[in-house]
Amino acid sequence: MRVQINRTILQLVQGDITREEVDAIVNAANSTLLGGGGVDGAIHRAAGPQLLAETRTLGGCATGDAKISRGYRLKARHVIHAVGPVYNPRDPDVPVLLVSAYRRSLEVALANSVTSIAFPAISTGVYGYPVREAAPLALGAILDFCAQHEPITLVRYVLFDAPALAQHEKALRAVAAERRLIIVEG
Ligand code: AR6
Repeated sequence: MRVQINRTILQLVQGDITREEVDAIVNAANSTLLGGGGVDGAIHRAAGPQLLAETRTLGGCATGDAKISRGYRLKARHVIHAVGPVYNPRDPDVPVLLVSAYRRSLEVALANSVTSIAFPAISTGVYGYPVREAAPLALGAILDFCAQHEPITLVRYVLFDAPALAQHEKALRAVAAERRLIIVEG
């Protein structure tokens, strides 16, 4: 499923983000930037040990922010390490920080001449954010950024499993309808 906003195509796909052939893949990192489990572990394994050697020099990253490194053995030239919030339904900052992690990733991408980028569903694994709540925030943040900034032409949003893809397809129908954008199925 995909939607076009100005010159940008936002596409939902199922797969393994480490295999994406885009300028940059986004990592769902933690604030140490020293690796971990989930998609972070998979990206470090696929990129090789030089990635950790570089992220050690980046000085960590605040929640809601993002930093860039090279991609080493990945097909992607860059990794953008974004730090999402740990889910807490009683903390009003949590959704703000999730939106910020997406927006900052796209700002860092623009600043580094990235025109194609792939995102995982940040915070929806180890950090416990329910997909039903995170998906409209994530997709809305991407669409709102791309409505105002044209240089990024392709955003691939990569879901690891079929249930997560189905939940994001439902969310994309809703956020696209709110913005009067047309969905293309398939
Ligand atoms: N490709 C695409 N998506 C994936 C992949 C993959 N190869 N592997 C997992 N996912 P998580 P978080 C999905 O836990 O919740 C790490 O330890 C997964 O199904 O990777 O932001 C970090 O170091 C889920 O939907 O990230 C942090 O400490 C989504 O990616 C912490 O986990 C995100 O799950 C960050 O937790």
